[in-house]
Amino acid sequence: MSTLTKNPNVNKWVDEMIALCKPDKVVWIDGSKAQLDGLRNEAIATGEMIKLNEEKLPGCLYHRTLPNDVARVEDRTFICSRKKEDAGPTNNWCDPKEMYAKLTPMYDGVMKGRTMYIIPYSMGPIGSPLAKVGVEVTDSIYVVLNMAIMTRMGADAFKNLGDVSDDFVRGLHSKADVDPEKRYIVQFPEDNTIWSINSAYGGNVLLGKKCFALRIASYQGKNEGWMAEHMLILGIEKPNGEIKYVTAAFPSACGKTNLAMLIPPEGYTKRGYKVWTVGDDIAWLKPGEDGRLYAINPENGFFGVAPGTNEKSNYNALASTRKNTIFTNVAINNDDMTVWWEKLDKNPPVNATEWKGEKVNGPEYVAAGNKLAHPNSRFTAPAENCPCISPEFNNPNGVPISAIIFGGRRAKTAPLVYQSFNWQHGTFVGSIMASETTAAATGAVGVVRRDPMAMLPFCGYHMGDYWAHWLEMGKILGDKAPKIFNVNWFRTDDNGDFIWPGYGDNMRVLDWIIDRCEGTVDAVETPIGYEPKPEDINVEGLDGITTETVADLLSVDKNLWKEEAKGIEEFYKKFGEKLPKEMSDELKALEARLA
Ligand code: GTP
Ligand code: SPV
Ligand code: MN
Repeated sequence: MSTLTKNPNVNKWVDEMIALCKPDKVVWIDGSKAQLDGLRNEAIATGEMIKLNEEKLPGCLYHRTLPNDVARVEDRTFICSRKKEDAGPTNNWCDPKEMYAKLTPMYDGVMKGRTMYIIPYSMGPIGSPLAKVGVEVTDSIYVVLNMAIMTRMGADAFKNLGDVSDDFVRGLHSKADVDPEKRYIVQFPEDNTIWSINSAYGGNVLLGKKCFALRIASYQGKNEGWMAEHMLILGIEKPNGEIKYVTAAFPSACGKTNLAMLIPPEGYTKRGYKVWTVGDDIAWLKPGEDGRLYAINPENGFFGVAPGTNEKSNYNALASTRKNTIFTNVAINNDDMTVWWEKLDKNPPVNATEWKGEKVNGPEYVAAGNKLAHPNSRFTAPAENCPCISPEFNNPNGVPISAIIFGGRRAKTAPLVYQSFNWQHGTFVGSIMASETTAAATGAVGVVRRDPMAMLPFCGYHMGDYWAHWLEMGKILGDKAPKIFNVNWFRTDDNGDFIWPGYGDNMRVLDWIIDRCEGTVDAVETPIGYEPKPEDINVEGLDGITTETVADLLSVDKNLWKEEAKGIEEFYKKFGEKLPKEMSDELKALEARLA
């Protein structure tokens, strides 16, 4: 039995996992510095992690995963609810009994010759009424060290659970042989259980993140009256010192970390605007005592996309990675043991090791069209490193949300920004999100697919029921509900180049969104929603972007949208009787407005 908790539910379950996996050794992770230092040294000694330059990147480690194991595997991810219809048409499903029967032999004895680490962790600030406890057992030190950054990990997490509760998520992970043919990422929502095997990559193995905080938590939220969403949370401080909070749901690798940490353009900073980061990937939202919607970030760090991150595009993210950070699948500069990735700067290291481990001449390698870092290479950085981390980051009650923003990568259809007519229409706007696929998941990149609320790979139950839950939350929130918007930073010109400068300049769009929430600016009614008057998007100080460019970015091509409506109709058919009537009504209303 553990010295960390007397909770019999935890101890019984851990005993079962030990009996199943048969590790040589069992280590309970208490979260102490001494224990983590020991694990770091062990991982460095075995070569699992590489120590980086202690002056330039103090406390930083490097790790590379197998080339077959660099992203989430959506085709091998399952929602094993007892009834198939509860998983819905957008999830892979298998009967839980069958799945347990299939995986149990794969876990049997899988940790022979290995150590099992038992990780207690809290998603959400310790003591927050919105926080939840998980326990992950794993045979990977890499997982332990990442969980130490991404969650509130260690003995304290058990304080939240207490000595009797059974309300914790049971996560079992083994990298096993990292065999892609036997890789499974499985959620059992009704059992509060996650089983992950044969992967060692981030989203597949840091079970507190997508598996718990989205797939299991979305299911819990539906049953308990709250929401778990793939959303960043940020605060916009205005010159008068008031801070307005917004959340934004964009699909993987579509700009959440960037927006969450943006530095406003000079014209705004001079006037006293500032952006505060509360979260960059996941939000748990619940109505507060005053009837407004409050959000916490259940995570404690950032598992961010490295390529594209630089001093200009995302100064705060880069600054967050300068100490106590783990880098995965980026390139190494062997001259000084620092890291490099595409667009970090224009100087790929000459004496480089690319992400698969081959020593190469960086400039030549890049000139030949190769990538030194994997497009989905990542940094795991502590939230406390972030220069603009919100003073409310650890607030157990979260922050009140004024606006919810949806968005994705669309080359043509979606305008720069529009506002929904109301919550129900906003739910419709979220449900019709579509985006080009990215390197964050295995499979083709750049293909447009429907990704409702950026939750397609993360909703732990039937998407029709999920939309019904959104509509229900809107009724509970009533006139205190956040306003709902849609943005698109990724419209392209005839050469395929992005028209909108993006990044920090997205502040100009947030500015309009906040004004709309406060009722201080008009809008134009279009068939798809309310749009800004082009002159209401501030273009001061922008190079080559005028009010005419904005007008172009806001144009709504009725023919494209009629096509879009047909696509939505097709998509909606999948959901059969579970499609809320409100959603088909909204589609009909859109079609009528376009006619
Ligand atoms: P996940 O961690 O996978 O959930 O991704 P994310 O949504 O946090 O995406 P992130 O902010 O890491 O951005 C992913 C990619 O989009 C990076 O290569 C960025 O450089 C790029 N990007 C982010 N914001 C913008 C923008 O406003 N405009 C353009 N053109 N690219 C952007
Ligand atoms: C995403 O893919 O949305 C991520 C990275 O945030 S992962 O942790 O792999 O899910
Ligand atoms: Mn994400």
